[in-house]
This record gives sequence, structure tokens and C-alpha cells, in this order.
Amino acid sequence: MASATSSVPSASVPGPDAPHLPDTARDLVKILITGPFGVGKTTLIDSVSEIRPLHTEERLTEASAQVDDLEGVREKTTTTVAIDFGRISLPHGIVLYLFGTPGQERFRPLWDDIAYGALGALVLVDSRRVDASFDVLGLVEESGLPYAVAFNVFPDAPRQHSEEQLRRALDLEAGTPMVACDARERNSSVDALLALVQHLIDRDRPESR
Ligand SMILES: Nc1nc2c(ncn2[C@@H]2O[C@H](COP(=O)(O)OP(=O)(O)OP(=O)(O)O)[C@@H](O)[C@H]2O)c(=O)[nH]1
Ligand SMILES: [Mg+2]
Repeated sequence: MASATSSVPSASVPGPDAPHLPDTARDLVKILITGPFGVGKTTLIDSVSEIRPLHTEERLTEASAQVDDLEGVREKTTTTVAIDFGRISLPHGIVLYLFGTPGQERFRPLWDDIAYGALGALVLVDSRRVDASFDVLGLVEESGLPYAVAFNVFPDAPRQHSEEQLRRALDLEAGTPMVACDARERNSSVDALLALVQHLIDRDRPESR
């Protein structure tokens, strides 16, 4: 991937209902969308995908009531039990294949297979419960995948945290991109993906090696 995506307005990215790869497609890239339970992974893939996304949602039942913490996402009725999949074409011929992981620890055995071959990860974090992201961030770092963090903005999220505080809480390196994101909003989600792609491109430059 040699082209820069900086200053690409997210609104210029093709919308949904574009099932065929554009002729200009050049760099086909697998990206992992990950994060803890209920943070908005499925929602983000839904909001950006130009093909009908693949989901593996199952209803949350009483059996999981003691294990799946619905604090902050009370209206949630389903959960991803295997994978989400979507695709988005960006400018400069870059096409992202988005692979979403499940959020719960009990699906951990699937994680490595879903992550296999990915070039980078977008880690979603809920600023109301930052500590819920520690395990996933640990996994991503262990895997060596470059990543960007997208803070999902929920309406009752505390406003008092500065970017610096959030970075410190997550122990992020200075070069790791961190953006605010509303996974329900296409442009916002595309911007988060563009931040990740730019990060991957910057790391790929000879002078950064
Ligand atoms: N306000 C707000 N709500 C969101 C956002 N992202 C997701 N939601 C809501 O949060 C709930 C959980 O979203 P999901 O997309 O199912 O979360 P997930 O990370 O895929 O969940 P699991 O697969 O179960 O781990 C849904 O009710 C979404 O509508 C966001 O950015 N802002
Ligand atoms: Mg999901």
C-alpha cells in the first residue's frame, strides 16, 4: 500500500449496494474489527459495508445473563457468536475486507483464526468501561498487529476524560491513532478506518522502519 488516504473526505467513499469490486481495486487488505462485548463491532461493519454484511448473531438468553454484562447496552438482544464480515472500497484502490470478532471471552478460541492474515486491527473501546478493553488490547498486542483505537461515543459516556487520560488508561504508545467514533454513523466509522489505514501506510514507509 503506497498511497496516502489523508484528507480523503469520508463522504467520498462509495456507499452501500456496491456488490462488485471496482476496476480500480488494487490493494485488498484484511482488517480485524475487534473489541469487548457490546462495544459496537457489528454495528460498525453494518454501517460501512458496501456489500450485504455477513453476521452470525444469536439471541441473548437468560442463560448468559450472569456472564454477559449488559451495563450500558440494556437494549441489546443479540450477540455475535462467530464472525462479522463486510467490505469497503476506499480511494486510491484500497479495498478493506472487514472481519469482526465476537466480544466474549468464551469465543476466544476463534480469535486467532479470524485474525489470521490481517494487516491491522481497529479496536473499539467504550469510554464508559475502558477496563473491558484491556483483554482485547492485550490480544492484539500479543499478535503483533498494528492497530488504531476508536472510542465509541455512547450518549451517557463521561465527558470529563481528556484524550490524554484515555490514552494513559489504555497505555497506548504515542504513535497509536485514537479517534472518537459513533459506530452507527457511516462517515464516523469510515473516518476511524481511514485513521487505521493511514497508520498502516505510515508504518510501511521506508523512513519509519
Ligand atoms: N450510542 C451508540 N450506540 C451504539 C454505538 N455502537 C453500537 N451501539 C449500540 O450498542 C449496541 C451493541 O452493538 P453491537 O454492534 O451489537 O456490539 P458488538 O460489539 O458487535 O457486540 P458483541 O458482538 O455482542 O460483542 C447496539 O444496540 C448498538 O445500536 C455507538 O457508537 N453509539
Ligand atoms: Mg457483534
